[in-house]
Amino acid sequence: RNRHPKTDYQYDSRQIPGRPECLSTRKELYERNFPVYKQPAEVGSFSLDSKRRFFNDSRQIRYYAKLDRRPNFDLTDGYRDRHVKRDESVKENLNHLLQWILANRAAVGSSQAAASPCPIDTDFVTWRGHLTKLLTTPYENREGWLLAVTKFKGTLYVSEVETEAARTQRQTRTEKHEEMMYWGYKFEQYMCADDAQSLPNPGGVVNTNEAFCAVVKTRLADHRLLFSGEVDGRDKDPRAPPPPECYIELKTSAEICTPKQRSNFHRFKLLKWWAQSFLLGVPRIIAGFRTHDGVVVDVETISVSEISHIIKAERNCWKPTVCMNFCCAFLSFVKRTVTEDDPSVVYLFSYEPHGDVTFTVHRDSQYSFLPPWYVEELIG
Ligand code: 0WD
Ligand code: CA
Repeated sequence: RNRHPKTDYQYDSRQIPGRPECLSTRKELYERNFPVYKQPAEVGSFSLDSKRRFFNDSRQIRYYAKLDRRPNFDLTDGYRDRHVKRDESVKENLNHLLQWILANRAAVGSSQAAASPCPIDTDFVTWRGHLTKLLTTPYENREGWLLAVTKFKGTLYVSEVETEAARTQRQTRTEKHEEMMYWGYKFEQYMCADDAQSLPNPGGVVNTNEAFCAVVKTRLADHRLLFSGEVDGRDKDPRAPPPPECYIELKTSAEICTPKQRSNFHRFKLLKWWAQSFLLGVPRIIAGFRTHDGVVVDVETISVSEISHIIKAERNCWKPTVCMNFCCAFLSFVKRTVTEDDPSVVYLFSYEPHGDVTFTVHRDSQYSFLPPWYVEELIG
């Protein structure tokens, strides 16, 4: 058998006869009762400004007000001349979330603070987007993923690594695809204002460095989770319920004109939309339906809790319980597997469509992602 060429190689789950060290992604295995998922509680939030600088406050939150249901928003407007695009080649890993944790030790720390064997009072720290990928894995037959996991002082940190395929796709996007990625951000600008008193300003610059992120704590079965997700806006009514219930998610999608298009929308798009919003406890999605050339002609509010009913009419459709049970099984698999508590060790979990989840172990490698400023602060 060929030895892995990498020097940091220690153990490869794919090389064990009978492969006991992998996790099946077959949906039939996860069709059981819905696991306990606690209503996420917001423990804080942070902002990234136009230069992607971190602020430990909500300065970038935006306000949503119901507008015209039949608008004529031109999403192509400003793509060339009023658009600042985030540099996607910069890999941020968990850094902004770790920065938030250090600035809010009181909100996340256990009672004994730095001296404790587990100073961060949770089992997992990650981005909401990474959990979304886990939820949709049993139904994903196009894109694989790589998730790096490091155990440090009892907490498991989960950070995505870009796959070879994803990097190639990012570097070879067509101009049309680049423009269509802008459309989602432009829709946000048409729908949200910078403060509760003012109206949206579609004449401004769209800067994709800017973000408002909520940090929540919750529990999936016996897994305590601390994660953060980008939030598009909040209900501008000051009497709205507290976060995350006042939050909204904005989406755009192609107009639905045929039964086939409706079925595809339910089977593929609503899966991703549901998973993303459900995780953070965001109750409403505001969907803008656009023509093929980027004009929003219809805006609909979709209640996240109703999605599971909407899709039941679809035969052979995805099931929320499969998503949640798979995610739960993956987190249990990670807990069983990632035993070495060391900030420089990475267990790299890998999924390729139609395959199982497997892992490899790497010491002091290119995959290490906990920055020294975080590690040193926690070692104290
Ligand atoms: O470095 C990475 N591999 C990633 C970093 C991957 C995913 C996210 N992030 C970071 C970014 O700092 C971003 O501010 O997380 C933040 C967003 O986190 P999330 O909420 O966990 O991500 P996700 O749920 O995948 O996406 C939420 C929104 C997207 O909205 P739509 O409606 O398109 O799903 O965040 C934006 C996008 O607007 N977004 C990103 N922003 C920055 N970097 C990224 C990204 N890689 N991916 C999506
Ligand atoms: Ca969005």
